[in-house]
Amino acid sequence: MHPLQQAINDEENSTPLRRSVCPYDCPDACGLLVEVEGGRAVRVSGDPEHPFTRGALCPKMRHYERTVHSPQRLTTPLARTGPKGSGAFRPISWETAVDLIAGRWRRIIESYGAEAILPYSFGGTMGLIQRNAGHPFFYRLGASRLERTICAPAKKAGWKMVMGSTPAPHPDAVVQSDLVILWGINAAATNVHFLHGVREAKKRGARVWLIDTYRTPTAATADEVFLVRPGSDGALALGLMHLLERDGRLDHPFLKEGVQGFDELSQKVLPDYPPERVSALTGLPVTTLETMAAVYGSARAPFIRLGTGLSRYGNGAMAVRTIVALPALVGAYGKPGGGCLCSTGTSEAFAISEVTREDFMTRSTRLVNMNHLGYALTELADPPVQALYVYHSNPAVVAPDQNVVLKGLEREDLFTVVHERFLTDTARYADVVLPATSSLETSDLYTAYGSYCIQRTRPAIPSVGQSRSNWDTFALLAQAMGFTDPFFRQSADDLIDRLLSLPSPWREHIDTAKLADGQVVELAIPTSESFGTPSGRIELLNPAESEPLPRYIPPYAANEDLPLRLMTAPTLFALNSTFYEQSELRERQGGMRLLLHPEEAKARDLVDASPVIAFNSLGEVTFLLEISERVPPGVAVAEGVWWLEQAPGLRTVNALTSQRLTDREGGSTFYDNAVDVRPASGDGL
Ligand SMILES: Nc1nc2c(c(=O)[nH]1)N[C@H]1C(S)=C(S)[C@@H](COP(=O)(O)OP(=O)(O)OC[C@H]3O[C@@H](n4cnc5c(=O)[nH]c(N)nc54)[C@H](O)[C@@H]3O)O[C@H]1N2
Ligand SMILES: Nc1nc2c(c(=O)[nH]1)N[C@H]1C(S)=C(S)[C@@H](COP(=O)(O)OP(=O)(O)OC[C@H]3O[C@@H](n4cnc5c(=O)[nH]c(N)nc54)[C@H](O)[C@@H]3O)O[C@H]1N2
Ligand code: SF4
Ligand SMILES: [Mo]
Repeated sequence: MHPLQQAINDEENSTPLRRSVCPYDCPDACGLLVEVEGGRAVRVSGDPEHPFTRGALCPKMRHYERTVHSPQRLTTPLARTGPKGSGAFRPISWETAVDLIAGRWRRIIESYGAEAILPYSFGGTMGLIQRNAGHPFFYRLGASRLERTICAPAKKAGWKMVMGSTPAPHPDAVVQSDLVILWGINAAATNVHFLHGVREAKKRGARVWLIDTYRTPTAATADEVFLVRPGSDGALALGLMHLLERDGRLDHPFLKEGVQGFDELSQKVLPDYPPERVSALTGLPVTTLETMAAVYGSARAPFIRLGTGLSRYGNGAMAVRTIVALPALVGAYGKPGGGCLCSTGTSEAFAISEVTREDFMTRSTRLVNMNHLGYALTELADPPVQALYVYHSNPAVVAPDQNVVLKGLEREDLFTVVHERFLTDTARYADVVLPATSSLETSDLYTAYGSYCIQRTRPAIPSVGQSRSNWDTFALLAQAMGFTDPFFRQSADDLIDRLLSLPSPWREHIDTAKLADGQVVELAIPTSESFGTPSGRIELLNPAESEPLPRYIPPYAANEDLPLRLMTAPTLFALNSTFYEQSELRERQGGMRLLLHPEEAKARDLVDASPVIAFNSLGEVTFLLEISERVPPGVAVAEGVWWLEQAPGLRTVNALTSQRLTDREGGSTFYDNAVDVRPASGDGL
């Protein structure tokens, strides 16, 4: 028996190890080992038996116990005693909190109907049960429905338009590649464990490219870094296709057998993307484009790992669609180690509808796009939003158009409930705050979107204070609202058992005993002779689309007259607005900074490390300036989503991002914004 297994099994052990999973919105879903002493998590490390994450944790999670047992954890429900946003609250009991909520909701339903209530949730926890715990409740209530589109719907749509339901390649396949392209992904921050495989491929002789808008920390892993103009990747992919065809580097047998519509693409689209035009659009020299096409076209098995950033543009779905089409031209989808990995969709592994219970909805209720929260709280009528229930999300800082979101949250007539682990910026605007458990205190079932691993967890420690999980909180609210369906009386474990009892081809061969024991197991990707599209081929031409062929669409910000394009990028030391509770991690970020090229700083008389104000028509945000050669001229980079109380000014980065949506699926457009910058001196700072 492995010594770890021994330790976990050893009940006499004074510091038992418990298995768990990192609950955060990260593709890796690391396996955790938690050391527990006297009911407290004292240390957290990576599970060496996890086949994808292999015992390594990113810097954010090395002290998860500091989050779990943070002195700032909310431990009782709270009722507001001061103005919204001030953070003045008094502790109340759960009973009082639930009475307050149910009473107010009943009155709102009487006057305006249940659609005046809007749930808002996203990615604080990724477990299938806790993440989706509110769905059955709000369907049953008849509340407005939230379209959960803040993250990657345009990316999903882009993949689907070309590949249908074809599963993504296994991440370990990258080891067999001879050309790895990290395309719009800061993997050092957001997909660290994928880099194991990339390094292994490198050892075996592969070249690694990074295609981004600035030199991120991932540049250290790359042999070549290509910096493109923000939002121009679709043009780059079409330009590469043009050159592959011009230079005779196409895989004709593969195109004939496995691909639909290459002739149409070749005749109607590719002639419009000669290297000179693509160079003007992307900022890459013609010679660079030619070399890229030559290397890509002669690689044995080129592998693209595609990030999400480049899908958060007005042209995001089309850009992804175009990039996903590229490997088809060289037959890379038919080669082990080749192709494109967007994300590992595992939605068919579990019957998630058994958790979400859309069938509880008695009539189709209003849909509200979560990227339009500002609009929904300030302008939406028939009925106006009178109550907001936020759980495992922090829209006051993560949602676009912060000024409008905060204006909405300030409304005295809006009844806001926030279920949280911390008094976040959003919680500060609540009328009632409910304390949430951390992942170590609950049961759940995890899938991953960067690997095919799944894992079941059980509580490693008791709930901190009076905190309750999402699932248990909705059970209380269901009771208070008089929902009698036995569904709401199940425990999270009952529901997990139910999910596991329903068969899926993805789980046919897994070791169920291991899974039950909390160990990680891998799903088997069902194999198929053809691609998961209606035609069974890769659809360069997709006749079901209003635009059957790809093309380049300019992003919104290309038409704006402010000179800098704002990158709202991830940082190594936080995950969206999570981890800002840990001061050591904040310090490692070195403050809320804006990165600018020396020329841009000089042109504006900006001094390194001094406060500067980035502005556009939506708002103004104060940052500390970092002058850096890592950023090309014309680009400004703001990493991280800081809490308002930690900002050098009154607002954080999303006061500069708009509520505009992607070309498909209503996605967010965080990266598609223009700003200018001026010194903060003279502004009374
Ligand atoms: N450390 C850390 N890890 C995270 C997160 C985090 O905030 N911090 N967030 C988590 C979440 S919710 C998600 S969705 C994932 C996201 O993971 P990623 O896909 O890595 O991150 P994105 O924010 O989508 O953007 C990645 C990169 O896209 C680049 N980019 C922006 N515009 C363009 C463009 O036009 N072209 C190209 N080629 N590149 C562009 C950005 O500069 C950035 O480096 O990561 C998850 N993991
Ligand atoms: N500028 C900018 N804005 C962005 C991004 C960016 O890169 N830049 N990224 C965007 C992306 S990709 C995403 S996905 C969104 C993410 O936005 P969110 O989903 O709002 O993610 P977080 O900021 O991590 O906030 C999650 C909150 O959930 C709480 N929480 C954790 N576990 C639980 C639980 O079990 N129960 C409850 N009730 N609460 C819990 C945490 O304390 C935390 O405050 O942000 C988006 N916004
Ligand atoms: S944030 Fe990602 S890399 Fe870090 S521990 Fe969690 S799953 Fe692993
Ligand atoms: Mo995300």
